[in-house]
Amino acid sequence: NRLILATRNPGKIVELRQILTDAALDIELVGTDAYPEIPDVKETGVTFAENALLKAHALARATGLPAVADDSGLCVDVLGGAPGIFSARWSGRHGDDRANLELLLDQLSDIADEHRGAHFFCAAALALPDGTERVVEGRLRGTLRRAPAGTGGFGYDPVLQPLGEERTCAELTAEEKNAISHRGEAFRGLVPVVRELLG
Ligand code: ITT
Ligand code: NA
Repeated sequence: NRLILATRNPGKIVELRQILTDAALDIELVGTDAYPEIPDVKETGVTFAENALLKAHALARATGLPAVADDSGLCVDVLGGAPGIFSARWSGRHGDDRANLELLLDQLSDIADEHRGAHFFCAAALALPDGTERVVEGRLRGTLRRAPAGTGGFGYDPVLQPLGEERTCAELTAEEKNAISHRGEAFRGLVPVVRELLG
């Protein structure tokens, strides 16, 4: 049984493969790098779930394989949930993690510690070539530091301190982060869905 994951990020493939293996699911997971001819999908949805579904359906159609896609971001309470689906391009420069993080810290410079709540959010979608679809979501609650700390992870990890933690996400090991993260929660939630539809 083959399953394709809509990402060029090897870290995401490793994480989902481990989760499927732990669940004793006999599924071969491949990334989109195995299909270089498939164009990237425009993320035109207005929610994480819509974007994840757009990507999963497009990939399932193009490959004829069951496809998983995720969309994720940081939602800040005092910003009404922003940057949200715009997290990767908050500064205007897509994928410039450093610029995105610095702009966010600037925008929150006057916000007191008790109002710096935020969460990472992830929607993971599974789509079959026949149009069947499922979405599973996960979140990681925390507070935003005033300055970055730590070198692990990516994106906004150096500023999000999970609830009950003294460290930021960038100071956790990859295993520690996966155990509590929005993406870990969403990917683990896919296990019963994969078992139901592909098992
Ligand atoms: P793909 O959709 O191609 O996978 P992307 O750059 O859009 O790549 P994501 O949807 O996974 O990546 O994440 C969007 C942004 O949200 C990402 O650039 C980060 O700024 C932020 N983000 C998501 N998950 C995060 C995490 O675990 N730690 C830190 N920041 C994260
Ligand atoms: Na995204």
